[in-house]
Amino acid sequence: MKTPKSRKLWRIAKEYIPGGVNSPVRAFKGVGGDPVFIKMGRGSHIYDVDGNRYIDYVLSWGPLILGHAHPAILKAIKDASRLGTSFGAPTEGEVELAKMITGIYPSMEKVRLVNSGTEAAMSAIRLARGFANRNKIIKFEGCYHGHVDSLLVQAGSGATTLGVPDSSGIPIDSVKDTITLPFNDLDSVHAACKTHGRDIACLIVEPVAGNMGVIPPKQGFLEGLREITARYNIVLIFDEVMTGFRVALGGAQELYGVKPDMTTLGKIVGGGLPVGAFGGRRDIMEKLAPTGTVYQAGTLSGNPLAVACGIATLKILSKGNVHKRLEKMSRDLSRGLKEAADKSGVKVFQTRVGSMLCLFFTEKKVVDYKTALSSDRTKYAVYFHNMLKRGVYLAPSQFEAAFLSTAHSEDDINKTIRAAQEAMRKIKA
Ligand code: KE4
Repeated sequence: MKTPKSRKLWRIAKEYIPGGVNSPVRAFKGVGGDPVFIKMGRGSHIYDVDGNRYIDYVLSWGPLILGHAHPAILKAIKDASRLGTSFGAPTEGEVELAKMITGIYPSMEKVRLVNSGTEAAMSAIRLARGFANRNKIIKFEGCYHGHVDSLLVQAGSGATTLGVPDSSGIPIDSVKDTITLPFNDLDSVHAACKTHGRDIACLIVEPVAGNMGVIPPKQGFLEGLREITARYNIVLIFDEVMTGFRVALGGAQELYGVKPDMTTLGKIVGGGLPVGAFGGRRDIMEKLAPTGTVYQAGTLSGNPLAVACGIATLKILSKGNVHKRLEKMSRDLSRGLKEAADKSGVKVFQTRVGSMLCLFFTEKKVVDYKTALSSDRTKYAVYFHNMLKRGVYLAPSQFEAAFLSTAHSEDDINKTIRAAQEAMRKIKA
């Protein structure tokens, strides 16, 4: 794989952009080496500036469930852009997208659009605190909800990849009310509520953890969170930025049948353009300005182009059978990757929920942050680079998910499995 143009761009990028990237995890720090610069995407493939082609399992970190440059998405953006790009005033598209979201997520009786998952989480936390008139919040180790001061504590994703579980620049007062507990550990939630229950405004959780690799909830974990938070009048927030529209059309709350008080969305809801959203029970959402006293705002919130892209995406997803197709392909890929590891004697622990999957390079059963951290990052790096040079683009970090799209084909899956068979042999070597 020759990448001279990427290497040249990388040198220049680092002159002008911190670390050469606009989001840390893109810098390949988790796997070493230099990132390739992407020129375009089509369907299940991306092409770098040197013309190399890759089967893409990052899909912009989840949003592109329909693949790159889907014709209906491009048309929606083009049609919308003919009418202008932004008005800072109510538009019909925002009403349509809000109706679609609340129709697919009955727990979201009202919804506010923002521009990212981070903004959705930050706003949801503030709203929960304003509604409950309490300050403390519970989050889980390894769960990532965006770079919100109060939540960037033992966060997953890039924070774990960089080995910086807590970011500098966050005043201690911003995190003194953040209680961080082990994922999948209901006893710790009981204990925390017993001690602080009346002071806890909300509990925020990724219902399927996707930022320390993919870790499904243990049997009864989500149901237990629902029961405990209801008992203490704690607002239960499902961060479905990654799982929303991904693990099922109605997200993890549909898949597991647990109804949160609030939900945050991102990624797929914008179809690849910047959209985040937070919503929930009417009595909570009414506390939000301008009807309530909790302030939240955004110049480009509900942007017409992004909204048009989101509507086009949800229309296709709502036609049905997308998730059934993704399920079969994801299962076949998962099975093939595991067999490739087993055949080479490489010890892995595999997880999958729908079309988000992960191979942990560890012999341990991965159920939380601590066991996820037992993964051998060097082995993952060898796997990553051997897959990359065979034309398979995985997340440049052990602590992320791999995603599939409706554009992925049987042929893509078979090629990926063949590449994995060779890559695993390199690890064993
Ligand atoms: P954004 O602010 O990046 O749109 O969303 C933050 C966020 C919130 N909640 C969950 C469950 C998320 O997964 C994310 C963002 N995910 C990471 C990758 N795991 C985005 C990639 C990046 O940071 O560059």
